[in-house]
Amino acid sequence: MIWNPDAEAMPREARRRLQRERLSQTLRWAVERVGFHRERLGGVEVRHLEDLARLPFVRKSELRDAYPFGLFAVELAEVARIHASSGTKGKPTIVGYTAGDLEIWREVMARVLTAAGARRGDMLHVAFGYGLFTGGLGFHEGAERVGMTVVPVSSGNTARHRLLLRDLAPAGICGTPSFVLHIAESLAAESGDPRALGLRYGLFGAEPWTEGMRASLERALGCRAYDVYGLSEIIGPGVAGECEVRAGLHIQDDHFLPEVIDPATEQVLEPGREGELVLTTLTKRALPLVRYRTGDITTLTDEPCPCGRTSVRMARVKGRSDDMLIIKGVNLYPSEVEGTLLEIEELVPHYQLVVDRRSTLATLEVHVEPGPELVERCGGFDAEHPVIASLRRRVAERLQKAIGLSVQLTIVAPRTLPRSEGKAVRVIERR
Ligand code: DLL
Repeated sequence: MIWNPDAEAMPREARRRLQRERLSQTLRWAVERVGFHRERLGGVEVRHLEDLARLPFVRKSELRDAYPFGLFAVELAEVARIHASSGTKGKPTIVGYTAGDLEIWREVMARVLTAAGARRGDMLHVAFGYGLFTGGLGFHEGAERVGMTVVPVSSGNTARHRLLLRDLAPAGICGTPSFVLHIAESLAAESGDPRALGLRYGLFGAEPWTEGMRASLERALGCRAYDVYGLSEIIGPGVAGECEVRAGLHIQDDHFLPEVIDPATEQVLEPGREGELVLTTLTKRALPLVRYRTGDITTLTDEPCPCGRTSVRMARVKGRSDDMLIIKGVNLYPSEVEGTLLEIEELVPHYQLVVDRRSTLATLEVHVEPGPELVERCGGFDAEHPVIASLRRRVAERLQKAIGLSVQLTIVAPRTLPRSEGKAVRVIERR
């Protein structure tokens, strides 16, 4: 089912016309109302969508320099809601929404939820954090728009999640893949098989995850898992999401215009080529952004999708360009390590990368947990058990082949790596 067929299945040509009109409106709006945009975009004419490629980019640092409200295009009295990005690297980035922007957010979230199989009357268990983070409230309001029954549990407090999932039996769950996997594991340990909960679908995002992680979540929960992408600067979750075909995430490109660029040369890349996603808002009023560099690495495709939606799709995000590790000259995203680890049946998706930069050549250690079957087979966990030792060699070899780097691999005792309640911390740097 398609939430808004007129918009989501619009013929391509009509979509391009709409994008062009909305792009001109956005540029006019931004130039008239924000000094920053006026200085950079004043006087430029955009007649065709391709002209976008001539405009300058906006970087996260520029949003930060304008902290808190410098890039807002409306009076504060017109701002109905504030959110913020997590701000792990200094001050958070403050973003704002007019009442109209919030409506657009509900609309795109309703589309994403519907594409994953959510229906009016279904119950949705929300395990994303509420507050300044956009995950909780974004899913909450989108689900209300669909007419769902929302259970706003938020992140943390795993025991509360277990109780409510068991007793309320929701149709769907949403959260970061790492946290929901933790909930599933805790359910399995404390209260029986989570597959008996009767969940039909899960919507996951806010951090990079892999097909291996999808398989683990689906196996653990007995439901279908869908990828949802977004970022606070653009709107929050709902920028893109998978449909039942799951061959890429449909970008809501009547509201957010995507480009992929080579991060080094800043040239726009053809569909199919991997690079950094750049987004332009087409309808946002409080915080319009033109060519915002997301830092996220992906690929676009405009191949038609059998579901009937006509938007451009993006591949699962591999990671953020600033999360790329360079070790002994090899470029590596943590998700690539996850991909290889999860091809190995005896392992579970709890892992951490430790990068040691204290000597001239950085080294990489990979810590990963074994699955319960393996531990049982060994009669308890013992790192020196021959089965574990041989697994360690096998995994190290696999990683070496896949990523071209020799790593120091440690199989750690089950349930000893820290569990996340929001976005997982996959990399620890020793300097
Ligand atoms: O994480 C919004 C969100 C909430 C998306 C819930 C999906 C679900 P921020 O905190 O601003 O907003 O972080 C945005 O998270 O630039 C990506 O690097 C990463 N990210 C978000 N979704 C995905 C995903 C929210 N599905 C940053 N896959 C983005 C990989 C993702 N990375």
